[in-house]
Amino acid sequence: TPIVRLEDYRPSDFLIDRVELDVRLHPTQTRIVATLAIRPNPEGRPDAPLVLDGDELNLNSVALDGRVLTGEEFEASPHALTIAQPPRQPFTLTVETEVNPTANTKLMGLYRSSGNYCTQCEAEGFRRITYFLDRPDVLSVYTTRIEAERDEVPVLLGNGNLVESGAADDPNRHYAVWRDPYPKPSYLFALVGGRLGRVAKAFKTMSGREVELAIYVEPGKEDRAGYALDALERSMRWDERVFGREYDLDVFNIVAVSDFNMGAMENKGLNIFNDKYVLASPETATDMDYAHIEAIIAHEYFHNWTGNRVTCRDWFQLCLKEGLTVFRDQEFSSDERSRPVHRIAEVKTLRARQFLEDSSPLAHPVRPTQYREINNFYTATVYEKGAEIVRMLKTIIGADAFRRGMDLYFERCDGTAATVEDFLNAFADVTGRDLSHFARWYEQAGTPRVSVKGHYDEAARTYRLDFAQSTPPTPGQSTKQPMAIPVALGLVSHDGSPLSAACDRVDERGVFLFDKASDTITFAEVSPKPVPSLFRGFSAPVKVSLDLPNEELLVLLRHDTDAFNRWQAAQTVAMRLLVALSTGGSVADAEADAFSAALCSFMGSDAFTDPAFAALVITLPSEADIAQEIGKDVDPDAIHRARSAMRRRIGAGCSQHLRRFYESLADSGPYSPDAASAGRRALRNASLDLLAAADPAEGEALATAQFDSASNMTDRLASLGVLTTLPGQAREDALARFGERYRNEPLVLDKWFTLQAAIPEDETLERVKTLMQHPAFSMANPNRVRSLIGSFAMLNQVQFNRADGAGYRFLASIVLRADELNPQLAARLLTAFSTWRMMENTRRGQAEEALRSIAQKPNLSRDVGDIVSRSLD
Ligand code: HT7
Ligand code: ZN
Repeated sequence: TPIVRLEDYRPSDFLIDRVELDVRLHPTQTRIVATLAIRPNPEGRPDAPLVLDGDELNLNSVALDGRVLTGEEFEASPHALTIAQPPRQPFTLTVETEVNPTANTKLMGLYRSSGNYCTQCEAEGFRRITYFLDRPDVLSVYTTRIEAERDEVPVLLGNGNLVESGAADDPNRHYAVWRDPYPKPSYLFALVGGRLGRVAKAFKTMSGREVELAIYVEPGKEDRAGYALDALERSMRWDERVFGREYDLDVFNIVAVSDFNMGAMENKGLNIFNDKYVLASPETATDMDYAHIEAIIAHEYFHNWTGNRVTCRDWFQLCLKEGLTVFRDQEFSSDERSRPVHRIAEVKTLRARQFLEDSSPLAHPVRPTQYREINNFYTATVYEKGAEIVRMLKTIIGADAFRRGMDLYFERCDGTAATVEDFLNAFADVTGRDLSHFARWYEQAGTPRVSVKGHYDEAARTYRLDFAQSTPPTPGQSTKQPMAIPVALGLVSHDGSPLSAACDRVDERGVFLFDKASDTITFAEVSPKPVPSLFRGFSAPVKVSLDLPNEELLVLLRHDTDAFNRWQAAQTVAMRLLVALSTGGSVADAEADAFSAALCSFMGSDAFTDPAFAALVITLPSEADIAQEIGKDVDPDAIHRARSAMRRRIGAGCSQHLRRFYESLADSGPYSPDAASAGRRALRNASLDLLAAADPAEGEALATAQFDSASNMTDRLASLGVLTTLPGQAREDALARFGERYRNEPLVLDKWFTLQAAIPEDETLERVKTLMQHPAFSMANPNRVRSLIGSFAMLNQVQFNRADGAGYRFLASIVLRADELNPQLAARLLTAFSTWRMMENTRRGQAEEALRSIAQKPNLSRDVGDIVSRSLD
């Protein structure tokens, strides 16, 4: 398959100013008439042919300026429509295609979900509806007429504002015409037709415009859309207040569908969501579900400015909209919830997903330079590291300059398809700074390692920090340059008393910009010897090694003013112990006891002031985190044993505090998803987990009682999660009751699938295979596949990585099956193999064999072919 390269970018030879679509919905024969106002692009080649993209299309007819073209005047295949000699002045092309939405299992283009019609066009789905210049730098104004049977499809939605609707010529049919006045690329096109319930709310923008906000869901589930609607309203207010950005249409519609490849899609004025990120009730959704709904509703809404009003010139610029929009949704959630707690959660996912990707064969720059399949670049690197780059920029230039730069970016780029350079230039221009070194973050893949050594000179009362950085090689990039790394830092005294220190290399915001291979900074007037607190708030996406003894790290847990680093200190000590235990190193009892004692003292001091934070502090790094830290010759069984032993030790050593939390933090009053209530539940359930580790009998009794009496899904699922760690009849009974109770709730059954797939026992693979026969399971539904099979591969370290290779072979067989229905989904599942090279020898051999069995299969999709070949490279 051809490789697309950034360096080969050239402007389109033609532009399409206006698109009129006439869509007659039909389950198997939907007919689309597209009328395109085309003109040569002054920046294109003067004699170029017109080549429109298609994908699995059936062409009925083509007309140019109203005249039907004969077979000699064009060339058509399912994947292209070519006119060799098009007019050299503006002309109208009318193209009629026919598609089968019911047969569309790829969930790209026009498809059906639970009988409703919907579309997904990003990145290259529009070409599965009609022939088009399907690239993000071709911006057009769209008018969409949708017609369907009135009974079968009572609701008809499109982009923009509704301009007309009524009865069609056939009295059983009706139509609606939607017009979106804002020029947009084809990937933002959407339409929906179906039988849907609706909740709505009026919104007045900051300049006084009236907007109707509406969410459409499966009829009968309207009462589960209230939280999403509220989150939408809060997002809109926040974007006005924080970025000065106002909504620009008369309506904002969101539709929830149950078959969807990703989380949601920001189509102009008509967002389409995976229903998992819309529907919530206390009985069916956990605190985490509520938080995700809030974040994703905000994310898609924020795209209206970062992505839609300012879009991307080409797909290499994907981080321009995604990294920036993730940054914006993270800031929103931080403002709505607890900033430090949210920051820790962000960093946990960044490390678990992006650092992992960056150290795998799939590592790539935030702005890749080439791709075979763009769908495979909607990655943690583009999204999450992309967001970290924006955050570092703000850290370096300061909040005021950042806001001025954003304003300038919107002013200059509104209505255009922009690049990363356009973005950075706005900030360079408002600050007068040269950001060319900083721009390396977009180009260079891999996670930089920063090692720091501290030296205290008691006589001179100086404290010196020696920094060194390096970035390991990644595919296609064998040598690396130093990065511009903002280090937010401070010094902490051993007893927590304030400490004065002066250093002219540290700016007024406490940031040192470390941009060479090595550098040294010295603080004057420091006494007594301090403990350095580095990368406060995780000021850069790097791996830090610091030669501090555990006792000094535990000073940070007690006294640092930076909450992130308090948490980080506990994690670092835990990780040191867990790595030593997992790799056959010796851990003195005294060392492990000192850590447990530090946690107890933390629990005894201020855990109640912020329970959500405390829950994070007492939760050990995951098995996958430990594997990543070890990095080579990984033995997942040893890691599992080490982590279980440590949980037992903490559970036993701190049982009094844990019982106190468990007893005193029980919910009183009705469920509320707010962050404070969620934090109390999180600490209580983390306590239960540790108590159960130390005393399985007590744990089983407490968890069973909680399971029976829970008044919300958070507590019910947490207790079931604890029970899954305790083999026995109580667990099986609880699982059976849960499955029965929620047999008609697919999104809840997903949680049930996930818990069972993650059980770290040899029988789990058989259990997963049996669950694939469950009436609610379907290979055609991405949520079901991800929750059962994706969870087995991504969450169950010991069973996916079984030494006998059965976990790998199972995933390989599923990937091949999924590839026939939905290549995007199959390719996602396949990325679970990205850790294969860091396994010990036997497992590495088994994984390689499974990967090769996929690679040698004929007719792989481009999606799977790309991932498998990069994984083996
Ligand atoms: N911009 C969207 C990314 C996307 C997508 C969504 C649904 C299905 C297929 C998709 N391909 C790409 C989602 C977002 O980041 O907001
Ligand atoms: Zn996005």
